[in-house]
Amino acid sequence: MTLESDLSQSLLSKTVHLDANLDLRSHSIESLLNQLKIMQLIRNCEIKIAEMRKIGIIGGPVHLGAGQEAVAVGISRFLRKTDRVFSAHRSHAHLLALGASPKALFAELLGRSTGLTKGMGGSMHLWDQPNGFYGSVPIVAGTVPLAVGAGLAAKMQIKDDIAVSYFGDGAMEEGVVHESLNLASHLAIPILFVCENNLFSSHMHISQRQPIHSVARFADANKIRKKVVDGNNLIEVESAAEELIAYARSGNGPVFIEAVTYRHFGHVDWRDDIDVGVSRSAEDLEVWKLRDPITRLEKALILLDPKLKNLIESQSSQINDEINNAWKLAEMDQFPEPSFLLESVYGKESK
Ligand SMILES: Cc1ncc(C[n+]2csc(CCOP(=O)(O)OP(=O)(O)O)c2C)c(N)n1
Ligand SMILES: [Mg+2]
Repeated sequence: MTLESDLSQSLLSKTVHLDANLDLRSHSIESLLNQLKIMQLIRNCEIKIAEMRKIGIIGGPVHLGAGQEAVAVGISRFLRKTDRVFSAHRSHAHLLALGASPKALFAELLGRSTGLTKGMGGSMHLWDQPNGFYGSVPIVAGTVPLAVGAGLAAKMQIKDDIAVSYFGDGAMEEGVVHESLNLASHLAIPILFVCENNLFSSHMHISQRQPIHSVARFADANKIRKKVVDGNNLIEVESAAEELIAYARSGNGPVFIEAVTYRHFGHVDWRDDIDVGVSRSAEDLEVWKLRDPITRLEKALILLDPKLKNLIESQSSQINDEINNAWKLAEMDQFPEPSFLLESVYGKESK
């Protein structure tokens, strides 16, 4: 049974196991270790953020994507700094996978002037254009048409850069996403739409919102080439991304990936939702944690070569040290001057 037909029938069935071994045959160990390192970095950053939010050091809400790392990491491997990536409220992985600095992200969450949006935006308004990250905005689906515009601009500039639009299954229910798919297809805009279908829109499961659990049918409706992947399988994400990104880059128009995944934390902050009475099943969460993309890749690598175990462990502890250091450095940075608040809202007063 393919994942796609699986999805519409029995995705949530406890019998659907996605934790089978990954097929690493056509990948170099070096590249896999590097991809694992990026996933570990993102995971550890988010765990740090969850801890700091829980004790109130971070003042504003954070939407954590732990469990979904393979999607951004698998896709970003085929992106360039000149591509134009847009995201939404749950965007830490999308940003970090492009090579953004964890310290600049932390500084932003701490409201410091060295943050990615100079301490003015917090977790839901991130920007790092030098690394190709054109921005995240918490208005659900708000950046999807912007990404289409950025893709159109690349086309008009006769560049083979592409735009990437990350959004969730909930965003798929906004009209503007359908307008965006239609326009992108009609004008053959070079854009990769990535729907991270984590089955939830805030606290509502997809079965309470849609007749079918998969959203890829909307790509078909707009004649957009698409793939549905197990978003917790880095190898599967990479292979879809490699093919579809090359297709979009070669002037063939938009492409669409539906990556089925699951978040470990609840909708917002460090809670897991179940602890505050939301009807997310504890059993489903357990099943999905068994499908964790990082553990799966680690296990597969160690199975391939047991000597990699030590290397993986030391890589992980080195990343942990780097993140703790980055956090300490970010905390030492200054807050913006109060006058900057008005400057960034209304622009600089002309004299
Ligand atoms: C236009 C708009 N409507 C509603 C909200 C409130 N809201 C914030 S996140 C969210 C759920 C989005 O779900 P999804 O797109 O699947 O992303 P996920 O949180 O699962 O990553 C909602 C409804 C909002 N921010 N913007
Ligand atoms: Mg969702």
